[in-house]
Amino acid sequence: DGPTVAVVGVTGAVGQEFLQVLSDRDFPYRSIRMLASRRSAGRHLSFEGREYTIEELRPESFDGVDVALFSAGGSVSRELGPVAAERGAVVVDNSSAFRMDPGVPLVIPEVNPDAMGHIRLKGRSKGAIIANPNCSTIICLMAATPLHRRAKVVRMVVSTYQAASGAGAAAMEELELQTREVLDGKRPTCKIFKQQYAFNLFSHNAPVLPNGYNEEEMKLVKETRKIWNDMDVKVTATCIRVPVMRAHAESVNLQFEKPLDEETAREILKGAPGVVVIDDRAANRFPTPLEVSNKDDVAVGRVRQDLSQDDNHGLDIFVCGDQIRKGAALNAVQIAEMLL
Ligand code: 11C
Repeated sequence: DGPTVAVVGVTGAVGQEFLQVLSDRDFPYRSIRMLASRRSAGRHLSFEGREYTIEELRPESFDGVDVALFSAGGSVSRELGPVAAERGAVVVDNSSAFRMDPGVPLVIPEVNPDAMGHIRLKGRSKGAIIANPNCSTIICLMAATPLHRRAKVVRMVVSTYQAASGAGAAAMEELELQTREVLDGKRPTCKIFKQQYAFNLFSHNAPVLPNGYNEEEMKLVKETRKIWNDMDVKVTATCIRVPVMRAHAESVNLQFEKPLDEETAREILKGAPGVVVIDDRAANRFPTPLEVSNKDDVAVGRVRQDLSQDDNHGLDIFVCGDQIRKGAALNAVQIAEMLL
């Protein structure tokens, strides 16, 4: 008999992807509760041949729930995540609300499965919260970790090219609408972002902090340290929003403690779970956001020695991953699978 699952924020881009991934992976649920804000409550939704009515999210929604997949924003998670856990559910939270809480595991199953500790569904006496990392962190670390295990990363410089999906379904709609408007010679509608998005790019929309970094950049810094359990690793990042629909790309420069040559790095990446290597120099064929869209695996290419570092102590790589899937819903469902 499988677990009762609650999908919180089921009408959102990630909420919808939770359902897709649960179905694709034959997740063995007993029943599913479709939960959303009052605005969406009462709407109907069909999933795997059954009709569901979306229920308004309340504390009682979690009674009898084993696994609650949350993706309804940080404030909903902060308010109802602990409530769900108190009522016995294991919460897998996609927001940033609890990621840096020392008592909350921050997990990428291929990278740090041990961080889950002994949290399991069977025989549990109380609930728990497990955090899903930020999508940019997941996609970066899927590629960087296998190399880190071999040669120990001492410094990482990340530049991101982030898709619309990271800002939700409304941002994806805005990109499509603006593209049509610009092609039609009309003034683009700017609701989600304050500036033209189609045929443009700009610094990530997360709030800019007093140190000059934005919150998205600092997530890469702090989450990497927590996931690698290495408070000394030096990380710096520049995060950019680009007019791409649903997959993030990242340029990652790595500095290692031990030498690591590019051929060995490529072989390590080829053997890494959840990673595919697309690195054809002759054909100038490397990962693209379109190629990884709707795919589970993160693609890595442009694997090359960093010329500016001595004795094979540096590498440059280029990584692409589906933001909604491995960056959010798939990672959360993989965590849920580990609970079984
Ligand atoms: C983006 N990563 O692509 C962001 C959105 O901490 O989960 C998700 C923010 C987060 O815009």
